[in-house]
Amino acid sequence: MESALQTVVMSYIKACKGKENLDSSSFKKLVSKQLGGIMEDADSSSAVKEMQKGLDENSDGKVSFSEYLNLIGYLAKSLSQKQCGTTEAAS
Ligand SMILES: [Ca+2]
Repeated sequence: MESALQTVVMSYIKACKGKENLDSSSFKKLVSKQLGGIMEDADSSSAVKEMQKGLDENSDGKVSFSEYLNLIGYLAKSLSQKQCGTTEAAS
């Protein structure tokens, strides 16, 4: 579990390339590279754009670390729902 968390944090830091936030092209790269197996629309640029918009709480066009964590939380939740075989398990 610790290594999984490290992966979550390091993936973000690497994708940021020294900046504080992920811009849209870095975000798109991160999603298609790291989340292609878990997200159906990871390769669709319009879907990724929509997703980024949904995550962008302060509407600055970038994905901050806390906005990124919302995505991770969302993915973890949908994963647990799949594992449990019900849509109500983690709500
Ligand atoms: Ca933002």
